[in-house]
Amino acid sequence: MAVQRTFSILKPDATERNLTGAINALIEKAGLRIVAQKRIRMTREQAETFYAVHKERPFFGELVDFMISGPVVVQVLEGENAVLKYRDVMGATDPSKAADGTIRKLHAKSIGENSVHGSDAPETAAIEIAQFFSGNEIVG
Ligand code: DAT
Ligand code: MG
Repeated sequence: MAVQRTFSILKPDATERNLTGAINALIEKAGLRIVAQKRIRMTREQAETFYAVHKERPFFGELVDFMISGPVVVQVLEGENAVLKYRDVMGATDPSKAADGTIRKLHAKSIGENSVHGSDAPETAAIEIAQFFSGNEIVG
């Protein structure tokens, strides 16, 4: 498996509780390298575009409102098998189903306010990275 990149967001429930460092420690301990990172406030349009795949789901409005409710930290993570590795580090979407030691088990508040986003495939990772970072902001 080659070195891959994946896209990560530390969501508003995580920044609000000052968990950026705690979550980054779990990311780095798993062998993933943070090769780009910035703290931003998403616009409603950015959040709607980012989660467009979920626009027909009943929770879409709530999800967008949550993502713009406070600052987020957007990141590019790099490493062997980074996409699946980060999904493992994150844990299941619903924190009550997440494995011990995962970010969501340790920190998520609920299925909606679940602390982190990670891309689900290399193809979506590339699209998501390009939505938030230009090439010269990523330093591998
Ligand atoms: P993941 O973030 O694990 O990739 P997803 O892509 O299925 O999960 O959903 C995107 C986000 O939408 C998820 O992180 C939180 C929210 N969400 C998903 N299912 C939900 C539900 N049943 N109720 C409320 N929010 C939900
Ligand atoms: Mg997803």
